[in-house]
Order: sequence, then C-alpha cells, then structure tokens
Amino acid sequence: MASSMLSLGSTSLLPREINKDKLKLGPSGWNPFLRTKSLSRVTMSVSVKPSRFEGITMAPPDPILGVSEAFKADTNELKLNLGVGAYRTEELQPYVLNVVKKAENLMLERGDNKEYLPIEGLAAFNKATAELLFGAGHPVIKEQKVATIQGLSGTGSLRLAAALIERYFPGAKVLISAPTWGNHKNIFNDAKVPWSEYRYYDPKTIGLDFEGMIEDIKEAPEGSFILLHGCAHNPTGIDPTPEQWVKIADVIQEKNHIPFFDVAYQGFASGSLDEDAASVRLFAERGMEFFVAQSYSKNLGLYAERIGAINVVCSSADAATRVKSQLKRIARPMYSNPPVHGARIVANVVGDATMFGEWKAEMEMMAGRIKTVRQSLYDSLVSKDKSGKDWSFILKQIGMFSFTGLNKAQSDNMTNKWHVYMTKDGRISLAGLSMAKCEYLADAIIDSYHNVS
Ligand code: KET
Repeated sequence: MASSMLSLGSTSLLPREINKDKLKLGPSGWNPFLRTKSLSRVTMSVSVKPSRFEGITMAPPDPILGVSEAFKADTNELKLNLGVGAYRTEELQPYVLNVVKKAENLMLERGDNKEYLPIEGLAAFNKATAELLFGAGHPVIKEQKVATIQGLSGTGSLRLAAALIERYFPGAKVLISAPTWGNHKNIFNDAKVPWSEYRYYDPKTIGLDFEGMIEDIKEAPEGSFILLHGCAHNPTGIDPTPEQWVKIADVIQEKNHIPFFDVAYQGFASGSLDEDAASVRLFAERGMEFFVAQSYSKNLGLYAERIGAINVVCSSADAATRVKSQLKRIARPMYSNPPVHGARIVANVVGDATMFGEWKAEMEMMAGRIKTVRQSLYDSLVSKDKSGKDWSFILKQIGMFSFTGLNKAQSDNMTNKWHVYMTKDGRISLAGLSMAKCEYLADAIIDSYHNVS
C-alpha cells in the first residue's frame, strides 16, 4: 500500500483520486497542480504509515524474568518476589558479595585495561573455571583434554554448545528432564536442535521418578545428548542420590550417549563447591566425553556480569584443541568476544587463597540462609495447616527453589490475592524469602492449596 500512495507530509493521496491527464510531473516529481488546484478535489486522508513490522505479533512475557517485571509494577506493600532465582538478604535486598567488592577494588587499583579479550575469553578465568569444576590437578586438566571457552554466563554457554551440536551432530536429539529450567527448550529451539523429554519428577511421590528416567534414557536413540543438572535441579530441587548417579552414568555409557551438564548452582546446593561437582567428576573419572556449561550468576552473585563457561571434555588433547577452535568459530560472529569484568573477578577470587576462602564462607552463609528459611517455611506450614497434609517434601528439596506442587490456578491465586510473585509451574525461590515473611507465605500457600483447585 505504501508504494501506491503519494505522500504529502502526514497526508496521503490515493491513486484513484488523481486525474492522471492533468498531472504534469516535473523532473523531480513535484507537481504544482496537485498542490494548488487539485487539493480541493482530492480527499485528504490522514493515514498512519503502515509498518514493515505489521506481521510481528506481541511476544508473551518470559515465564521467569517476566515475573520480575510484574512484581515491579505491583504497588502493594506486602508483595514478595519469589520468581527469579536471585539471592536476597534477610532485608530482601540484592546482595553483592564482599569478596566481589574486594576483587573489584583490586582491579581498580591495578588499573586493568579494557582491551578486547581473545575470542575464547580470559585465560586465567578459563583455567580457574575448569579447575573449580574438575578439581585442580585432575587428569582431564593435566592431559589438556578439556576445551574451555568463556561464555555469556550459563545461558550463553549452553547456547554455544547447542550450536556446536547443531553443526557437528546433525539430527542428534537432546533429552531434557521433565520439568526443567524453562529456557532450556528455547535455547535448543533457537539452535534448531531437536529435543524431547525424559521423566524426572513424580508428582505422586513429589520425588524423583528414577525408574522412568532410566527407561527414557535407555530408549533414546544411541548417541543422544542427555542434559543433566549437575546439582540443585531447577525447578524441582530434587537431585539423584550418589548411587543413582552411578546408574545414570552406566546407562548413558551403555547407550553411547553424550552427557551434557548444566551447572548453574555449584556450591549453592550443599554449600560446598567440591560436593556439588561430584556428579560431573564421576563422569570425568570414567573417561567419558561430555559437555559442562557453568554459571557464576548465583554462586558469586554475578548475575548481570554474564560470566560462565562451556567445557567440552574430550578423549584426547588433540580433539579438545579442535573442539575449542570450532567453539571460537561459533562465538566470533555471535558476539565476537566475551566481557572481561566478571571473568577478572572470578579469576582473582579463585586464584587467591585468601579470597577463595572468603568466597566459600560467603557461599556457605548464602546457602545457610536459604536452608534456614526453608526450615522456617516448613515449620509455619506445619503449625498453621490443620489438614494433616505432609509438607516434608519442602525439607527434602535442595538449592534455591522449592517446587510447591501448586498448579497454575493456585499459583495465580498466590500472585493475584497474596501478591506473592512466583513462576506458574509452582516454583518459589527461597532465596527471595526472609524469616519475617515465612508466616505470610505459609498463609498464602495454605489458602491457595485448599481453596483453589
Ligand atoms: N541453568 C539453570 C538450570 C538455571 O536455573 C539458570 C538460571 C541458568 C542456567 C542460566 O543463568 P545465567 O544467568 O545465564 O548464568 N536460572 C534463573 C534465572 C533465569 O531464568 O535466567 C531462574 O531460573 O530463575
């Protein structure tokens, strides 16, 4: 339509209203006849220029980050944001770790420059991040079998791996747990990697459907990628036991699958970095080839710095070198090279024995505060709810979240009536809860559970 109109400022002349015989267009296309004599005969229509983006529909809000936007818009004083997994203090304020501030001050004092990093990121960070994952001196590191490149936090690192899968394993399927972190599906969809789900959560037991999980992994086409949460499964807070991990590794090995770990909560599940890396290390000890995406959003509180890594454990140093070169090739046209600030913070903290110790202490403090509110929420539920419902699943879950079992309508009630913001799958982030708010939250849960179906 735009091309068939003559435009006069904000008005338009429709073609059928122009007497072509009388039009004598000059070389520039300017027509004095139109402007003077004919203006009285043409219909002046005020039209909004149609947009080239007419076909673009409104995207739905993000199921997790959209909750924070809705929370901000709520003016009620009682409001509580348990949507995004972000640590808050007892006063419900964001928390910058002291050790992070210390590292940043050191960086300022040193006057570090802002030159581009290499495509693969900061060398000191890549070394530190692999060591944190596998343990310094682990054979896979000593034998240079790990291809590590810095990524744009966990999400960006997962996305790089997805692109590598799409390029070098065409048609291979990724199996993801049902349920999983909402963005996993988006990541594989955007990378055009087919995925399907394996059974994980059993609503009847509010626990792990281990048999179902094993069956589904067994049934997947040989050579599939099996996405596993290294620790503190999101959203369920239910992890396999060490014995179950061994069985999972057995089936994956039998079927020649490739494990793909998402480690976004190392240190946050148990409070110990080593304990939380046990699942990953089990697979490394077996000499398997696998992927691990890492994030420092939660454990170092570096959410907005976008710092993480993708590690590909290979069976030889030669393979690792080639894989790394291809990861760089994928990164270069996507974002060229990663940001330096968060990488320096991680490298400084992990590389300095004193600061490393301070980090561990702060991480234990954060994990401890979450455990305390978890217990307090449970106590409030048990003392207030007279129905005899068993709430002990809350204590069995680990990490930042509790998967309450509330359905969508009940979750809506939590938000609409109680101003408790949470994801619609019934997940609440205990990292956003304070002791002072436990009773209020228990009231909201009991009301939503019993009065909404
Ligand atoms: N993996 C998992 C399992 C995960 O929960 C998150 C973030 C990420 C990766 C990515 O985080 P990044 O900041 O890109 O390193 N989860 C929280 C935030 C979000 O949804 O982006 C959340 O579930 O609330």
